[in-house]
Amino acid sequence: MAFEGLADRLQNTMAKIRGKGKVSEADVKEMMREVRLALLEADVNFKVVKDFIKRVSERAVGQEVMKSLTPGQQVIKVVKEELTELMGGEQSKIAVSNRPPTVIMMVGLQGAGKTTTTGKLANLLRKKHNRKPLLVAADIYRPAAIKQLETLGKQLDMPVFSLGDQVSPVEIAKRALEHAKEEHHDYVLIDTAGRLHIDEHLMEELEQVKAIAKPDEIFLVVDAMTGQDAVNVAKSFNELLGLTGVVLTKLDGDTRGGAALSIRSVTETPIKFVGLGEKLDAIEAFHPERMASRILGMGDVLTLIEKAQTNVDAEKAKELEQKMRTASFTFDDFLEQLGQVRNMGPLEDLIGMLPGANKMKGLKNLQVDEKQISHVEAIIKSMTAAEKINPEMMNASRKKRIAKGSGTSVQEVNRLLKQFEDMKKMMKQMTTMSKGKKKGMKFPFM
Ligand SMILES: Nc1nc2c(ncn2[C@@H]2O[C@H](COP(=O)(O)OP(=O)(O)OP(=O)(O)O)[C@@H](O)[C@H]2O)c(=O)[nH]1
Ligand SMILES: [Mg+2]
Repeated sequence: MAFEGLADRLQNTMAKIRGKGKVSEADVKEMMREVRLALLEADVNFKVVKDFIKRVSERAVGQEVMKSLTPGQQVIKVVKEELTELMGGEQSKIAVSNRPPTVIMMVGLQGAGKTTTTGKLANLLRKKHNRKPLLVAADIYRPAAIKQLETLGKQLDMPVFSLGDQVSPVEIAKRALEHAKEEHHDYVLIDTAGRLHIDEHLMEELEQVKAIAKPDEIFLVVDAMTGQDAVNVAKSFNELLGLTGVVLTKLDGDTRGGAALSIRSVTETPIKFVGLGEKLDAIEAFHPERMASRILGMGDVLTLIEKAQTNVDAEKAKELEQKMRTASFTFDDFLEQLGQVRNMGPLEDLIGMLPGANKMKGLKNLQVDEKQISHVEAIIKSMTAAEKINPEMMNASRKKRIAKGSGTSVQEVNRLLKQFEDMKKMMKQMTTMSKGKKKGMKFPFM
């Protein structure tokens, strides 16, 4: 996960000052020295660090802290607010044109993640905002670029507009817009070509596409792993094209996170989304405040709830709850629930959003659990329909068959059966307990 080093260091520093009943100038100075090092080590731009330290220091020795009853916590609040401000303050929303379609142009260097992000954004727009996007293949230079977008379109079951690689991107953009209007698409996402470096020819062409498509948003896609380079690239693109936002990709890797913390203040362009993996749902809107909270170990419960809301089918959740109440919950239901939770992303990331999770060392080994979950899935999938509904019928030879079919062991099958049995018992108890109270029931996995 990105920010791990920074988060660790900042949280240690904050822990030292948190409980202080009095914060002296010397305390602040000492703390700021540590914060400064932590930020520099995370590859945050030098000048950005300098300004940040100056602002926090001024506020930390000022009235708001000195007069506070809990000066230690007050200092932490200041750090959090300034960190939030650094990353852009408010969350910036994606544009909606009052003359649809809303046009989004994706630009960036080679391999930054433009094409993938185009797919992810389209997916998000449909899933979360109920939109009907059109993907446009305007990269005619890299062999197979069009095919790549078409494959994404197929995966998403979404239309892709392309005219092959013999038509200029400007013409493609123009015709795509006409097509989008005819077909009543409310969003048009134009995937453009990348280059190794910013070159004049590419920029000229992007300007022409911009002139014809009149995009509501021009998103620069940058790879967070490139650190300070990402900041420089953003600066140049912004000067040449006038960006409306940045999408920072590959934040799932072990990037130190400096780019995320510098881009906004150096380029004055807000980060609007972050990419957190190769899968098509591995994208999140960028919320400066939530990110600051995550970095400082205060958790990001809001994002967690939102993930649950977009990925867990409300109807199905209700159905499951009903089944739990009546204890008619089967292995199939169990599997489905598991699937819904997994849809929300790697468990490790989910746990990372809980306050203080960074400090719970045991949680670092969650990968093991992911593996266990796939075993559980395999075991259930190897059961017959009758067995899933009626686990009591499970005898030694059935267990053996299931273990073999799922590539697990009889012990593992036994363990799952036992857990399932316990779970059902617990459900029964809970239903009797909450009878009359009409209390909402929590799923065991959430
Ligand atoms: N881990 C991770 N990988 C990503 C992310 N976004 C994109 N990638 C991967 O990065 C590689 C390049 O992504 P593309 O979407 O093809 O990049 P592009 O900018 O369109 O590249 P060009 O068209 O060649 O300029 C692919 O292997 C993607 O799967 C991300 O957020 N996390
Ligand atoms: Mg591409």
